[in-house]
Amino acid sequence: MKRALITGITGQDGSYLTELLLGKGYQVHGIIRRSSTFNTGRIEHLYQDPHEPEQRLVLHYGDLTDSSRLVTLIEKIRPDEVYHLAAQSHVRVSFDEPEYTGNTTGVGTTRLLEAIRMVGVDTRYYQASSSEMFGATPPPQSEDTPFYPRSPYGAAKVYGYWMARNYREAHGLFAVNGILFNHESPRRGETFVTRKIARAVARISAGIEQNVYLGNLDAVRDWGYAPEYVEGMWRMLQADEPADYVLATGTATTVREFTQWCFERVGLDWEKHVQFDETYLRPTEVDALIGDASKAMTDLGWKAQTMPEQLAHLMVDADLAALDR
Ligand code: NAP
Ligand code: G4F
Repeated sequence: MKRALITGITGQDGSYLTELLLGKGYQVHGIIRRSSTFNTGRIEHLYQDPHEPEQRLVLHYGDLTDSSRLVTLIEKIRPDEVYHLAAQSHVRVSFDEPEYTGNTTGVGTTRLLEAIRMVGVDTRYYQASSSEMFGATPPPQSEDTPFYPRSPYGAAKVYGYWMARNYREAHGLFAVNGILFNHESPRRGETFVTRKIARAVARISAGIEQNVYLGNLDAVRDWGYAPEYVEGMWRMLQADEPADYVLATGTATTVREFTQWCFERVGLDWEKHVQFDETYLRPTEVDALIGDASKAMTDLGWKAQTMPEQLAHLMVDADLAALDR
């Protein structure tokens, strides 16, 4: 049985990846943070009692700021594959907490890579790199596009990207960077714009709220569906040679268009319910991200299936259904 270790298992991608790997027969180990309230909601349906004889989902406390714990866990689990997904992943928040973001999203990556090197375990490593690294470089963006990060988060991810490449080139680690464009789902954190809109639309249509407050409606993003992207992560680690890959739909959608699609789904006029709030603007914005994922198609046979309008509809439908529960 293959063993995988997932950092960030409680996040959107971690939860879908856990489902995928359990379905493929892996034993999955996940690192969770100690918190005063439960933070395992997204993987609750997968939870297995530790007293079960053949437990295939095992959770361990740990934190990206705690290097000795990472060494202990790598030594204990000896994973065949490591998916490093944990991060302070919110771009707007990274302007408020640049040092913490650098410590976790950036240096946290080095702590994990160094734990793997020190223990000397033979493993394959996935680095959750981001289209946010392209920042101000105009689209379309591919694996060869230069980085120009526009946020502390983007800068921390560029550092993590180069550390993963360095461990590949300097230490021979099978390390890959998945440069993923925005991917969303009903499990997306409530403060990212797609989920914020979908959730608000459901609540407005149910009469619970009247308005939603948003920032920049002109930003262009390439929004795909998260379950398809975690499958791409897995494919990257099954390749013969380690390499870096963009995953994207190749489509361009403004925040305004996404908003309109969500409101149309429930028969409402978006302009009557959306208000501007400058709190949600960023000191520097990433104007347009549109990915070219042709390398992933050629080498891995990966292609995005769900397009942004369909994604908007499925997210609104899920938030409507959640209100009925
Ligand atoms: P997410 O939902 O925000 O999940 C982040 C995960 O990291 C959570 O499990 C969180 O734990 C954990 N975490 C945060 N700080 C930690 C720390 N100090 N120690 C240990 N764990 C910590 O993110 P996601 O959308 O699933 O994205 C997964 C990864 O891909 C992230 O690295 C993100 O930056 C990157 N990425 C995402 C996208 C996207 O569009 N979703 C695109 C490109 C790259 P808690 O649950 O306790 O908070
Ligand atoms: O949903 P967002 O916060 O995602 P953003 O900044 O693109 O970052 C996400 O995708 C990255 C990949 O490119 C990941 F690496 C990162 O971890 C994260 O998952 O914002 C999308 C756009 C931005 O241009 C923002 O300015 O929506 C705009 N926006 C407008 N109003 C808003 C809002 N964003 C948020 N979060 N909240 C608003 O009210």
